[in-house]
Amino acid sequence: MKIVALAGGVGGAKLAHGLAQLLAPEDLTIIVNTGDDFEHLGMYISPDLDTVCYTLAGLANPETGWGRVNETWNTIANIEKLGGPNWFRLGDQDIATHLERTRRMKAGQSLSEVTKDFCSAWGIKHTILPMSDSPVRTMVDTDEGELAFQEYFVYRRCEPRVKGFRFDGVNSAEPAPGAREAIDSAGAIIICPSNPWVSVDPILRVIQKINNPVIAVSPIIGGKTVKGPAAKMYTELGIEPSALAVAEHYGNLLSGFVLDTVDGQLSDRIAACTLTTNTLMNNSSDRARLATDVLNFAGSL
Ligand code: FO1
Repeated sequence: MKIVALAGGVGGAKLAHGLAQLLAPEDLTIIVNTGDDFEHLGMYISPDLDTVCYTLAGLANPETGWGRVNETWNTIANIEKLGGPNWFRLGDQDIATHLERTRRMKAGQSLSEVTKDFCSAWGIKHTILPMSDSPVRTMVDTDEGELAFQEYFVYRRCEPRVKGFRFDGVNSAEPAPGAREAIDSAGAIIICPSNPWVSVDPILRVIQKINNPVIAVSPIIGGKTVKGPAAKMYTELGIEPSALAVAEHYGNLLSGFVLDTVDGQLSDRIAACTLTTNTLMNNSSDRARLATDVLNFAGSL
């Protein structure tokens, strides 16, 4: 069965890597959120796309989940010494990615063309697509006013209280070349355990129409997120964070929903078919194990 996975950053990249361990390259397309992209220090930075690519290539930093393994930090240390911005931690190897991407995009390549070339250079055989080649920017409405995503997430460490989200440019953004075809020919769409508000919603808004079975994996386990601010966002938006809240967020879109064993008691209250399993991914074999469970579940729907 052909699969399309929708992924944001670190959690999404882990399940995408699990799926890539099981599926042939022609059977898996990963569509990645680009709402977090921004320009910084003159470079075009695409954090979620890089996180997914580095993870599939075995190049990701295992401690943070983002950035590169065995990284050095000379450039950012010297920028800091000169009084430049140091709040967004860019490693030396990672900077090479952003510099070369920026050079190519200034020369006229699209984000998806650059991503294809980079994937081939990094030995990635599965297809990784940005959700769109047009800019879509996630804006976070907070009690301190509207903030660009990385300003909220990294610079302000998610401290301002969230009131809502806006995806600047989403109405005119077309899916990246190949994304629509991949979706239309997929046996199932898997929504990876990424933040529903800021990682998955932008992709869904760009894609718009999905007629195939959709299965989401909850990023919330026991009311908490493994990583990132999704649970805090639910609370600030007046919703109790839980796997149930995630299932309700996606609503009628879902044919199936995967929740962790600690949340098994919620499954009766979820409208979609459910699979209760261990969703924690602490290592590479956990990723393959969860991917196996999700694919078997997809096959059974
Ligand atoms: N996240 C942080 O919390 N602090 C950082 O300094 C930081 C730097 C960074 C550099 C490159 C990259 O690809 C990602 C980076 N991230 C950092 C992660 C990133 O901003 C977020 O995880 C995503 O945008 C949300 O999915």
